[in-house]
Amino acid sequence: MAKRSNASTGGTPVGRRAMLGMMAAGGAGLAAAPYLQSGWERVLSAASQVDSTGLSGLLPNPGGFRYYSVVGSVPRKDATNYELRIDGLVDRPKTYTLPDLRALPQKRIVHDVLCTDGWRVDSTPFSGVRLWDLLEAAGVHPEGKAVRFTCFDGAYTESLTLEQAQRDDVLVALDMQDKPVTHEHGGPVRLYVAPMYFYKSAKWLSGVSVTDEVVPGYWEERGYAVDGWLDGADRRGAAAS
Ligand SMILES: Nc1nc2c(c(=O)[nH]1)N[C@H]1C(S)=C(S)[C@@H](COP(=O)(O)O)O[C@H]1N2
Ligand SMILES: [Mo]
Repeated sequence: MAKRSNASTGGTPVGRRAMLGMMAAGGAGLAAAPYLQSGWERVLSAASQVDSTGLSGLLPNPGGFRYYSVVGSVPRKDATNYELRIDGLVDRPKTYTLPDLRALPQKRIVHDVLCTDGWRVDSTPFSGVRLWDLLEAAGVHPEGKAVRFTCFDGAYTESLTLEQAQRDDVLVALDMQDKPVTHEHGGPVRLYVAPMYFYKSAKWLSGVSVTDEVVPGYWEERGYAVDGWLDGADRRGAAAS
């Protein structure tokens, strides 16, 4: 878990005692309202508000997922104020609202989700717009070789090569488990890179910028492989749809 301890960007630093107190309160909340996903998300979100270390990622979640954020608090965005900016080495930079994204053709993928911390959630449906549909519409310049993702948490970043970004199993996801992506899971819009470890799937996605080379992401600057392929993934450029 050492890697999580360097998560210190943003948020108000709070002592470990406060965080453990919060986690204990979360346990009490669980006893009072067991097995409600929304209840759990409130607990996990509350714990993360005082957990600038990222250790709230250690809390289990009955849904199989664990809540991760590298910052203590993330603004909430919805259909009234969410925007996704496509820019960088493209002919036609564009800003999409949530209704804009909902109006585009949607693709649904069911795939296993794996975190490098060892947990997994099998056969999870994600749906949304294919990343490549957005990049193609923007017109990628010939010198564009990679894509950099930024997030409205103000800290997390990720990357893909342009070839990876062309795959049919890379989504700008609006739905997770056939429901709108919740705030805790990075909603209203997160990236979903099905053939790679879940750290590639940036939550709270706000920017997609075409670059001339891969810019290592948040965890990659802290020791993670830029290459996030799952074991057994088909690494060919464009996966069959
Ligand atoms: N913005 C942002 N995206 C992120 C992360 C994060 O801390 N911040 N953590 C990554 C990691 S390591 C994992 S395993 C998944 C966790 O997604 P979840 O919180 O929906 O389970 O989000 C990935 N995307
Ligand atoms: Mo992860």
